[in-house]
Amino acid sequence: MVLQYQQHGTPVSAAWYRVKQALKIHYIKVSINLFIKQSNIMKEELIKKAYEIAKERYAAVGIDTEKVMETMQNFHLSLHCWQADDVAGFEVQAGLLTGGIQATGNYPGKARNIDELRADILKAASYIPGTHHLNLHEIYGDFQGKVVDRDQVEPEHFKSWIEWGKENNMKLDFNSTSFSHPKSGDLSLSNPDEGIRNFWIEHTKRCRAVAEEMGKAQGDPCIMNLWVHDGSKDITVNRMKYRALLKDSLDQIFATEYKNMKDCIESKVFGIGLESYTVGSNDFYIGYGSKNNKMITLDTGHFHPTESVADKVSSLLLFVPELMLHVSRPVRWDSDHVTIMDDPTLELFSEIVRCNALDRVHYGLDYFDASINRIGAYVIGSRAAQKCMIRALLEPISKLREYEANGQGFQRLALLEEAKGLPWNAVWDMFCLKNNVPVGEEFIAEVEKYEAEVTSKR
Ligand code: RNT
Ligand code: ZN
Repeated sequence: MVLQYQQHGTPVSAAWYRVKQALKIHYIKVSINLFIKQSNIMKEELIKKAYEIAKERYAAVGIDTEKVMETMQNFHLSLHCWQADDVAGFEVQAGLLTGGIQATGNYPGKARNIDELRADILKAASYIPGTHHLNLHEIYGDFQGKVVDRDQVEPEHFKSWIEWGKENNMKLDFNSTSFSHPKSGDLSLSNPDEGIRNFWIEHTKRCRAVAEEMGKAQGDPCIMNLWVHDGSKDITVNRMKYRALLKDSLDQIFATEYKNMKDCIESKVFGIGLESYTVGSNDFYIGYGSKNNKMITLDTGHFHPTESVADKVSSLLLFVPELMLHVSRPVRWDSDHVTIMDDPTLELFSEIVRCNALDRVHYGLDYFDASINRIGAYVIGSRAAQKCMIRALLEPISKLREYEANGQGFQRLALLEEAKGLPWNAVWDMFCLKNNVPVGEEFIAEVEKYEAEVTSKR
C-alpha cells in the first residue's frame, strides 16, 4: 500500500513531506536558539549595567571593584572530595564510617567509584568561578582493586590523582585518615597499645610522604591536615596520659622535614560517642602548633556554639605560621551542614581580610550532607564561601579605620551598617559572568540536568 501524505489537503510525495518537516523543525530550533541568545545578551547587558553602577557606588567609599575581582581570581578554595560520597572512600576493605562523624541522609546518586567522583567534582567545579584545589583523604587513593592497609599507603596510590589534578588544573591537598578502620577504636595516635599507636604513626608518616609528592608534582605545597578522632565517651581519669601520647606521636611523625608539603593540625570539641573528652582539643593543638610552628586548622563546626571562630584569626596568626580553614555549618552541633553565607562565615572572612592575611590562610571546605543533591551541595557551599570573601573584600575598611582612629564611634557603626546594603551582589554576578559560570540561580537547572542524565541513574 502506498501511503498518502497530504499538505494543505493536496497529496505530496513522502520524500518531499519529510524534507518539509525537517525544515520546519530546523526553523523552530534556530528560532529558539536565537531567542535564547538574545535573552542571554539582554541578561549580560543588565549584569554589566548593574556592575557599572556598583563600581561607581563602591568608588565613592574608596573601593576599587576591579581590584577586588582580581583578588577573587587568586582566591582558591580546597574542595573536599568527601561530599561526593558521604566520606566513604575507595578502600577495597572499606568499613562503615566511624570516628565520631556521621553523614546523615540517603539522597540517591552518590559517587560509587573514582571515575564517578572525579566526574562529579569537575561538574561541581564548572559552576564555581575561578580555579580551585581538591582536598583528598587517604582513603580516596587509587588502590586498583587491591587491599592496601593504612600502614602500607604509598605515593604510587595517588599517581593517577596527581595526573588528574594536572590535567584539570586542580592542585591537591591531603588528609591522613584515622577513622573507618578496624584499628580506629576510640584512640589512634594516643592509644596506650604500642602496636596500634605505631600503626597510626606509620600511616601518618606515609601520608606526609604522599603529600610531599603531590606538592612536588604541582610546584606548590600540598597542605596536609591531621585530624584524629581520639577521645572518650565517658569520664576519663587519664586526660594527661593520652595527650602525652598524642604529643609524642606527633613529634615522631613530624621528625621528617619536607619542603613541598605543609602540616596542619585540627582540634575539635567532641565527636559522637566520644562526648566527654577529646585528646586533640583546641588548647592542645594551639600549644603544639605555636611551639612547633605548625599551621592550625580551624573547622568552623569544632567550637562551642557561641564561640567566635573569626576572633581566633588575629590571635593565632601572631603565633603560628598559617591557618587552614574547614568551612562548615554547625547546626546545634558539629553537624557538617552545607556552608551558607551566614554571619559567622561572613565574620570569619572579614577578619582574614582585616588582618591582611589572605595569603596566610588556606580555604578548605568540610561538610557532608547526604540529604540533598551532592553536586548541588558543593556548588552552594563553594559559592557561599566566595560570596563571603567578595563581601569581605568590598568592605570600606580605610574609612572605617579612619573613623575608629578618630574615636568616631557613631560614624564607624553607621558605615558598617550601610556597608551591608552596598551592591556587592552586582560585583559577584560580574565575577561569575567573567568566569563563564552560571550567574545567580541559573546553576539549579544545570545541576538538575546532571542529576537527570547522570547521578539519578546510579
Ligand atoms: C571531623 C573533622 C575532619 C573531617 C574530615 C573528613 O570532625 O572535621 O576534618 O570532617 O577529615
Ligand atoms: Zn574538619
